[in-house]
Amino acid sequence: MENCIFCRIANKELSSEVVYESDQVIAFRDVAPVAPTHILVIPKEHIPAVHNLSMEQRNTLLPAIFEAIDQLVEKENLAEKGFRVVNNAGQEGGQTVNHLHFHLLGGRSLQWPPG
Ligand code: DGP
Repeated sequence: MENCIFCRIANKELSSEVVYESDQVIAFRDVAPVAPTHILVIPKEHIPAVHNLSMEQRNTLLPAIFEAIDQLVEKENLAEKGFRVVNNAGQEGGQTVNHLHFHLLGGRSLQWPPG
C-alpha cells in the first residue's frame, strides 16, 4: 500500500535496521524502543490488523512470523530471562500503524498489566 510506512520499510523505500528477512516476513528495530530489544515483525504483504487475516494467511503467514520470532529470540539471547510478544489491534488496542505487526520486547523486566 502506497501510504503505509511499514509497506515502505518492507519495500526498502524507507530505511530501517533490518534484523531478519524471509520471503514473507521482515523484522526491524522499532524507531522508539521501549526495551533494550524492541523489534517489529511484520508480513511483507499489507494486512491491516490481526483480525483481518484470512484463514489461508493464518495457516501460512503466522507460522512464518513465529519462525522469525523464534530465530530472533535466539539471536537476541532472550530465552533465558524471558521476553514478550505483543500485538496491538485497532485504535483502543493501541495500534498506531495499520499494518499488522508483532512487537518482540526483551532485555528488561516487563511489568503486567500493560496500560
Ligand atoms: P503500534 O502502536 O502497536 O501500532 O506500534 C507501532 C510501532 O511502530 C511503534 O512502536 C513505533 C514504530 N514505528 C512507527 N514508525 C516507524 C518507522 O518509520 N520506523 C520504525 N523502525 N518503527 C516505526
